[in-house]
Amino acid sequence: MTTHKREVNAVIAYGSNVGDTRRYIQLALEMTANMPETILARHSALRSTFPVKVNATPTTMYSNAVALVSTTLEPLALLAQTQKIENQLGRVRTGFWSERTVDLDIILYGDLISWSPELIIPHPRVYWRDFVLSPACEIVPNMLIPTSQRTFAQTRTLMNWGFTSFPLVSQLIRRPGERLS
Ligand code: A4P
Ligand code: MG
Repeated sequence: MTTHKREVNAVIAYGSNVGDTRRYIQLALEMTANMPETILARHSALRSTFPVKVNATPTTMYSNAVALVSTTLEPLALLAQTQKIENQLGRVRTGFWSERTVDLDIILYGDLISWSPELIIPHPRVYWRDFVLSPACEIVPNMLIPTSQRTFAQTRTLMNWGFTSFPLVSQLIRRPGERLS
């Protein structure tokens, strides 16, 4: 008997603030398209964005983008693949929010809600970050963020009005010392 793996739509966000940032994002998107068990359905345009709360100096502009993939990889297997891309593109982890050739964050994995330390889904800072919400609205405006039951478009509108739509519990999982940015 053959068992069919479940196909899930996942949203991945890309950020880079070192070197040729646009090139790093483009390469990361190409590598995403070559991931096993995964189809890159579409991706947003690349954007140049002002750094949000970055301690490293000098701080340069970021390039950011968001992609929608369809995958049969389990969440942790997808994380292993995104981390492999970060490593292959020369990311060196020198500290939280340090400069990075490329950062891949899993924003959504279907309607999964996961609070494990190695994988928090939806990404805990999705609710108030325009460098994720704006490109996400370009490709999947009506996709629901399961923790808040609001779409990317609704979340961005609320953010632009000065509200955040994250559920209370997500405030509890901020990293030590981290404040809202
Ligand atoms: N991890 C937990 N949940 C996830 C998830 N949903 N996706 C764990 C990916 N990884 C997740 O990640 C540290 C650990 O988080 C991983 O080992 C994984 O098990 P990391 O990528 O090494 O850490 P990081 O990049 O320093 O943190 P993070 O959370 O990716 O940072 P952010 O929130 O992405 O902030 N300003 C602009 N304009 N554009 C940016 O892209 N990015 C940041 C970094 C700050 N300011 C920015 C931008
Ligand atoms: Mg990351």
